[in-house]
Amino acid sequence: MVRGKLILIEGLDRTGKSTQCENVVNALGNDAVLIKFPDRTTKIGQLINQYLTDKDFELPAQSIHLLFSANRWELKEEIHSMLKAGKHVVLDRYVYSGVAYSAAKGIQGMDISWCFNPDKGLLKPDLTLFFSNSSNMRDREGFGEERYEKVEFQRQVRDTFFNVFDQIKDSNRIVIDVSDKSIDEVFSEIKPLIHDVINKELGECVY
Ligand code: ADP
Ligand code: FDM
Ligand code: MG
Repeated sequence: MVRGKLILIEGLDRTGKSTQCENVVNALGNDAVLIKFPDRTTKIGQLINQYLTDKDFELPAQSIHLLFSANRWELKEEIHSMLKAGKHVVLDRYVYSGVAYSAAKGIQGMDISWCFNPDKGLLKPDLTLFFSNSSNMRDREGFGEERYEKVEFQRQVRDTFFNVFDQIKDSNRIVIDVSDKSIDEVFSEIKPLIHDVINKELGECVY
């Protein structure tokens, strides 16, 4: 059995990640499954959801950071089993969001290296597409509903993502500029990249 591929779409809020993850999974049909992080359906995920949606629910930055990572760890075996069974797993956010959103808070001691530590040992994607936007996404439907969707914080997260990419090297990561591109245009750009990784023979990798 040839293992499936782990494909990640990353980026700031409302850049079109979920839209394109759905496009990719639909295009791959029965061969693919979608996993979204945070997975808000688990007990840990429910706590994360409350933190994101309820501004009165406070947690130390370190605690919520570790919950996001714990949420990835609780799905590691399931993802691994699916890959081994030949399914492609498409991830909507993962480790890079984990590190960038937390490190962007600028809290003493919570630098990129500290933030990345609890994710070490998780499966590393075969392809990461980072959706980069030069204009902000405040006009997109839904922007502002959740805790981190503030223009100034998004700017800090954007810079932090690129600092994370300098520190966590990954030759399978590609930056896609989605500014001023339609949903169809973005999909046309990523389709051949997905096709290539699916047809490659690759060993398994962890962070
Ligand atoms: P994300 O998952 O990155 O937060 P979504 O995929 O949920 O973003 O998209 C946010 C909103 O923007 C949705 O209403 C979606 O239909 C719309 N959208 C997504 N991609 C584009 C695009 N390329 N151009 C215009 N609108 C888009
Ligand atoms: N987020 C997401 C984090 O802060 N850390 C993480 O590890 C992950 C996976 O949660 F603001 C943030 C990023 C975003 C929010 O939003 C999740 P969506 O709309 O469900 O992607
Ligand atoms: Mg989304």
